[in-house]
Amino acid sequence: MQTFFSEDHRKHFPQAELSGGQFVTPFERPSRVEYVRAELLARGMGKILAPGAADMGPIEAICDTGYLAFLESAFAEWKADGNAGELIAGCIAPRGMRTDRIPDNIDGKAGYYCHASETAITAGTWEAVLSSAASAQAAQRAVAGGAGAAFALCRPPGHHATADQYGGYCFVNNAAMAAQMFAEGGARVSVLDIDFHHGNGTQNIFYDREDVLFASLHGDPMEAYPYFLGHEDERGAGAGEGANRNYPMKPGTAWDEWGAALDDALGRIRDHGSEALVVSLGVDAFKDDPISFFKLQSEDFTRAGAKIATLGLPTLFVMEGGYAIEAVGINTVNVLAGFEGA
Ligand code: Q9C
Ligand code: ZN
Repeated sequence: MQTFFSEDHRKHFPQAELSGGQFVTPFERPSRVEYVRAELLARGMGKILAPGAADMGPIEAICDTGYLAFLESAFAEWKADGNAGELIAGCIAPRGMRTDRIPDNIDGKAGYYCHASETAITAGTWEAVLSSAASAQAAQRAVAGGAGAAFALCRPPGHHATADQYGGYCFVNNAAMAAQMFAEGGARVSVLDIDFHHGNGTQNIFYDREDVLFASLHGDPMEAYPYFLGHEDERGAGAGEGANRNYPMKPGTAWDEWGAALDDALGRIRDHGSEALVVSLGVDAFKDDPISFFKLQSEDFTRAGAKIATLGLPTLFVMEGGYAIEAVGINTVNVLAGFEGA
C-alpha cells in the first residue's frame, strides 16, 4: 500500500517534556517516524509520497476556529510576551473556575486550549501539525478514490486532540478529520483505535454521532493517561448511543485478552454497517514501550493487521503513538504487512 509522509514533521521537536518531575527529551520525537520509514523501505511496502499542502477545509470541519487561530500564533505570542523557552501550559482550566472567558494573555490562553502539560509548542509546531494533517488528507483521498488501503505516516500524532484542546503530543486529530472526510463522502465509517492510550479526542468529536462508530483498546484510565475518559460505560450519547465502545485493560495485558477485545471491536464495526475504516495505529501496546503497560510482542502486531483485514473494508491507517524507538518501525509495518498478507 502507499504511504503518505511529510519531512516537515521535523519542525516540531520540543527539547523538553515534563515527566516524573523532570524535563526529559520528549518521548514523541522525530526519530520515531524515521524508523517507520526505514522499515517501510527495507520491506518494500510500496511508494512513499509527499502529501502537498494541507487543505484547511477538513481541518476546520473538526476544529474550533479560535483554537486553530491560537495554534497558528501561539509561539509568536509566547515570545512576544517575553518568554525565553518553549510554550508549556502551566495553569490548565480546572474545576470550579470559569471556562466561558478565554484569557487574552498567551499563558492563560494556552491553559484554556491545553489539557496536558507534557506537550510543548515550539516555533515549528504549527507547520508540522499542518504537514501531518496533509498526510492524512492525501491518504484518505487515495482510499476514497479506490486504493483499498493507505498509510498516513503522521507526526505529530492526533487522537488525543479534541476540537479545541491539545495534549498527549497531539494538536489536530488526523484520524477524526479523515473519518469526517469519509462521512462527508456519504460513507458510514468506523474509527478503530489500537494505540495504547484511549483516543479521547476522537471519542469526544463523534460521541453523539451514529454514522461514525468509535472503538478503542487501551490502558484502563484508572491507571493510564488520559485518565479522565475511556471507561467501558461510555457508550455514546443521543443519536450516537451505542456507537462508542471502549475496551480498557489492566497492566500486563497480553495478546490473548487484547486480541479478544480486538475481535469484539471488529464485530461491532461489522454490525455498524461501516463502509470505510480508519485505524488509529499506535504501537505503544508493545511490551517494551517506555510509557505503557501492555505486553504485546512484535508478532502480535502482524496478527492484529490480519484480523483487521477480515473486515474487508477500505482502510486508512493513521500513525499515532509508539515510543520503543527501534521497535516502532517493525511493529508498525507488521500491522500493515499483516493486513496485506491476510
Ligand atoms: N511520563 C500518544 O501515544 N503522558 N500519546 C506521558 C510520560 C502522555 C501519549 C507521560 C502520553 C501521551 C499519541
Ligand atoms: Zn499512545
